Amino acid sequence: MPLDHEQLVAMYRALSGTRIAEQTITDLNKSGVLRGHHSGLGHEAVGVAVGMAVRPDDCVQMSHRSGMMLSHARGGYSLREAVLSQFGRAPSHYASLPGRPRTLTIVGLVGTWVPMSVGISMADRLRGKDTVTVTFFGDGAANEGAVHEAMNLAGARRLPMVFLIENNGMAVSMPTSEATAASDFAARAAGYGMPGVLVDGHDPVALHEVAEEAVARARRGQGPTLIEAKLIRWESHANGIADLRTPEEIEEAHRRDGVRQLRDALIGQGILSEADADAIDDAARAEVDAAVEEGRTAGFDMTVPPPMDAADAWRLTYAN
Ligand SMILES: Cc1ncc(C[n+]2csc(CCOP(=O)(O)OP(=O)(O)O)c2C)c(N)n1
Repeated sequence: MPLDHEQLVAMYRALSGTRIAEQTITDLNKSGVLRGHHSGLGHEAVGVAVGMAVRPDDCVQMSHRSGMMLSHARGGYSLREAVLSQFGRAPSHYASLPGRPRTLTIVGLVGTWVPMSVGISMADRLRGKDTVTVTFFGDGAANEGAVHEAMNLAGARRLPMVFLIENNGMAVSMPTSEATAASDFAARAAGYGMPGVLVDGHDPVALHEVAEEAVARARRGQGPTLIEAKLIRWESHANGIADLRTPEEIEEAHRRDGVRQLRDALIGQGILSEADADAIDDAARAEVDAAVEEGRTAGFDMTVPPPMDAADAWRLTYAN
């Protein structure tokens, strides 16, 4: 269903907030205040669009790239919490806690979370739930054996799942074109017995439409969908890692910026005035700036919040 005006404004608010938080966190890493970030700049549209297409009780497995925007769009993280988690002053696993949308946080080994998501989906089915499991991963992960096996099993069992490939064309410094001879990952879906959809990963409205249909299809009992969102990340793989791409590629990413495009479209259609859009941006900026101040005053701390005990670690990992 097309998004109504209120939903489009909510989408812009989530996009603007994640962009401002991502840009701020990226800059703090570049200047050495923070130490370690896989910048999600350029990926905002995917996390926000999919975050808006799922229910709080659907399980979403985030990747190292899109976690923050996903959780924020689902009401899992405030911008303040997103920023403070980078200072070690708020849990990075908020989304898994009671009362927050059901989310699995980052797993260190790329791609290993995809079979885990299949297991979650099978467990939900056994429990008689009508939930959908969405799992995010990159083009690099998509070439791993365990990921193929996971998608094959999901197809065979017609599991209520969405496999979301954020194809940013690079796995650290390995271009997709050198890792696979196939031009589109979406085409692989036929081999797993599920539909494959290729979508512009910078376009939040197109992404939302595709994600909403895939989630609805899964919930109707028609099985999984593979979505490939093609996009360009703005930054290098992570701070401190050289970027081997050309300036032209980065310029193209900025030209295709989905956040700015939605802002322009909403103003062009009279849904927001320039002042309304500025007010949304200003509110996000104020929340992010205040959180940075709070984080800087408290200082970077790896020991806060208190480490989880083994029972919590087990529950949050396996009981989700
Ligand atoms: C099994 C495994 N191999 C290698 C790494 C190191 N590593 C971390 S992120 C990454 C790239 C993943 O690329 P992709 O799946 O395309 O996601 P992107 O980072 O582009 O979003 C690699 C190789 C890892 N964490 N786990």
